[in-house]
Amino acid sequence: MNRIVLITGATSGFGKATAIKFASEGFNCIITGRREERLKQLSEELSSRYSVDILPLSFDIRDRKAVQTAIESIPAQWQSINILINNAGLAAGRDYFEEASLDDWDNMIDTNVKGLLYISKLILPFLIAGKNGHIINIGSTAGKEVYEKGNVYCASKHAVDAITKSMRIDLLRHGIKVTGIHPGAAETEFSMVRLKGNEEAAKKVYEGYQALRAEDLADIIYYTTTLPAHVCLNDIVVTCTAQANSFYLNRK
Ligand code: NDP
Ligand code: 8X3
Repeated sequence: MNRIVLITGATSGFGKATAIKFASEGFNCIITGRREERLKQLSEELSSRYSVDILPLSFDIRDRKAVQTAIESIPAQWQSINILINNAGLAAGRDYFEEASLDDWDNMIDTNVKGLLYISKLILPFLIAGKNGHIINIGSTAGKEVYEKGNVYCASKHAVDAITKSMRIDLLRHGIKVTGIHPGAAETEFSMVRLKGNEEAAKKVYEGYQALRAEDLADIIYYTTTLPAHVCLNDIVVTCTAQANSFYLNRK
């Protein structure tokens, strides 16, 4: 029987590339996001290209009731989930603390922190029952260092880092692996979302250097799941070669 992975935020960027990677390796994939049409298209593409089963679940991860309804709708044959990849997330705005919008702050905390908690709590019984579960939380270098105008995005990713560490401790008795992956700058739709659709400004973020690609993350995420049962990669910080950390970027 094929193994099962659930990937949140699979309509673009890391999540989409990760779904493609796992499907290409023979996993059945549960893919989530709000954009239903994109989920449908990806499902059709993956199931026909790789002969795997795909279950698309469209919901807003900030909406606790919607998350619960979606997870409760997972058919019995899909419940033996082996891997949960908590990837859905965003930065909204890049503003000085006193100028930032409360709506943006709510959005980031509700998505990056509360959404991750809602889905983890609901999927855990399946992972515990399977006895070999693995949770991968996508943090950020912003969860390791705080930078100017990063305020609540950085705080939300520091929270992801703390939640990851606490999961690893509390889930130890269930034999569940917990891996935190913290990428630096990667060229996805991330900056378009953060900068509210300002294409020119979003492009500038990646000018003058080769940023990480979504496929790089997909390969790293997949690698963490291929290790022997007794080995767990706990914490990975990954940047492109041109980036040292949140502060040093070698632009040409
Ligand atoms: P993208 O914008 O390309 O993808 C974000 C994904 O998250 C989309 O599939 C989106 O789906 C989903 N998502 C966002 N909000 C919600 C919501 N309310 N409900 C359900 N799904 C949601 O960005 P990335 O792939 O770059 O980002 C993925 C993760 O990686 C995020 O957690 C981000 O913080 C993190 N990250 C990104 C970095 C980068 O430089 N790109 C670096 C470090 C970390 P939809 O809109 O369809 O709902
Ligand atoms: C995304 C990377 O540097 O924009 O998490 O915070 S950064």
